[in-house]
Amino acid sequence: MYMPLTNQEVAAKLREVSKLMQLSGQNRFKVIAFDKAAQTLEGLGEDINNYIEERSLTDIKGIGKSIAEDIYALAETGSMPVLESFREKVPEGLIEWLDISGLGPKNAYKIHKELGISTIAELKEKLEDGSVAGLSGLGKKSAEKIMKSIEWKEKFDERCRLDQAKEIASVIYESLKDQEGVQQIEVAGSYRRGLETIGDIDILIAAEEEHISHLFEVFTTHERVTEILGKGDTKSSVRTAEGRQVDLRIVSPDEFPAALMYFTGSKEHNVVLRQRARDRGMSLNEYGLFKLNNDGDTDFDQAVAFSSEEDIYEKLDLHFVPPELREDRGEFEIYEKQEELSLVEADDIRGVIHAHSTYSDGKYSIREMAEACMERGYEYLGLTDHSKTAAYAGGLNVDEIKQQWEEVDALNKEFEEAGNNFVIFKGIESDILADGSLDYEDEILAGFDFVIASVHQSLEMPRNKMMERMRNAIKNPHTRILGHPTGRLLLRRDGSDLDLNELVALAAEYNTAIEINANPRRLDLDWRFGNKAKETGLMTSINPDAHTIAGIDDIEYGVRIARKGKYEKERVLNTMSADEVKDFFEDKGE
Ligand code: DGT
Ligand code: CA
Ligand code: CA
Ligand code: ZN
Repeated sequence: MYMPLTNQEVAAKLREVSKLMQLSGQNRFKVIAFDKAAQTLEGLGEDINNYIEERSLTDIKGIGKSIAEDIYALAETGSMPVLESFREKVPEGLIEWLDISGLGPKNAYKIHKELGISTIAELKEKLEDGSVAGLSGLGKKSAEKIMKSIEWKEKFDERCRLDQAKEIASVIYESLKDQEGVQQIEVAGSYRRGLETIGDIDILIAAEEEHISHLFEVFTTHERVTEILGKGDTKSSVRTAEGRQVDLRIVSPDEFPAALMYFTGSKEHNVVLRQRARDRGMSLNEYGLFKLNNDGDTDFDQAVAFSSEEDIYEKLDLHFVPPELREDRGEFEIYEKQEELSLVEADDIRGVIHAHSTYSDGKYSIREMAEACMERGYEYLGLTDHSKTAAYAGGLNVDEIKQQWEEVDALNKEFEEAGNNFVIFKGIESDILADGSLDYEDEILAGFDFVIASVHQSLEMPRNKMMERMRNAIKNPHTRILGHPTGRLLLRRDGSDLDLNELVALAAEYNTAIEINANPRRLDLDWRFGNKAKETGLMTSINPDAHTIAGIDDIEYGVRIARKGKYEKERVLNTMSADEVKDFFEDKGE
């Protein structure tokens, strides 16, 4: 009677409702309720269909009665009345307007209504002929700002990858950190939280007032800066040559911890922090922590002292929450009780698993890759060239495999004799064929130390077929790691349609790891499935999928994402010694 839904698809519908509501002038609280519900579902560790069948959606924190009804209606009829009615009210093109900075939903609605237009092209026309500037409450300045913003939007993507953000953030950070007067400096925002894509880069400095104008001068005249978007007393924004916005805020040293906390976000995390402050008779904002007066308002004369973020958390009865976890996805429950999770750190990584050599599409020989790993202090290399079906990537036939094994045996012998504490594991990145089987006969597969199973072709099969395929791959006794499970390419291509909660649980049951592919274009498995992974005890492996020597160092991005996914060191395969990894490879637990 109910149609099966996915958590992500319901979340997307709720998000659409919240956007459409904003564009039709609905009250803020309703908008927030839908947004919050969408966010809850995205992070939900259980299949939403179970809740629908038991009509128990309201048991989920963040889903109220009326939104629950909307979801039941969707499951019963395939459409959500509230969404349909807003879709009728709001023209499709208008949704894109929400992405224009400098044009809020209220003004968007006003322009649409009064000028009868709904596409960006029409908006540009009306900006050019002065109609928008003529509307009450808008004016020439706003119109120019909106126009500029549209031009940028057209020229550059809204977001960039973590590695691209790092490249920009680090040069600007370096140019500022040793300037006179800089007492503390930190890159905050989504970058500090290690999100896989970054909107703008937020830099925060603690300095006394006399240094502020000099610091802004250094910032806005940086060689990477192509445009100054705004320059005020405490904040300045610029655009870099890559089209990326960078905000610099300068605060007084005593405000720094509160400002850092605020501008690290996420917005959702901040909302909960502020509520916790209120519940304790205080008010938390970007300037600090203050007592509430008798009317329940912030009393700026009664500051509560603190000297670090950790201090502020403590005042809110919380242990320090690592920035990566500040997403309001269960971190409050954890850090209320627990001082810390033993989250994996970059230094914990002892070996490199998932790397390609010139045997398939890698750029370096096995020896070169192994030596690069040794130079970096790693203790093993899990070599995984492509399998035969991946012909476009030089996948290995059986003869080539045997040749590679000989070469690896010889290198391992050499390393041992030289007293290097280093071993190469013979692996393969086997294609998962359309029916879920792996790419070689069992006899060959059994000859490897381990198999990573990955999909490289037909990523767009229907969900049920794709799931069957993945289930088979996980259950295959040779599969020890599932590679880049969705195949997504960030900001370029969505991954396969999968119920990842189910796959996480299944992989955990079959004692098979799901990798966090550390290539910053992938970062797949997504950290949002970390709660399910933690609950089921899933093992991961932080794999660079290196095709070059430099690619090995992508591990750092994987570590950020693993931390975000709440993976403790113990659940990360390549934090183990070579012997322990060997045991894991050999024991599927059947
Ligand atoms: P992004 O830039 O889209 O990748 O994401 P964020 O998280 O860096 O967001 P951004 O740059 O708009 O703001 C930086 C932080 O400042 C954000 O994580 C939390 C805080 N913040 C900004 N605006 C608000 C707000 O309206 N309410 C609250 N509670 N916090 C805010
Ligand atoms: Ca930001
Ligand atoms: Ca910002
Ligand atoms: Zn692959």
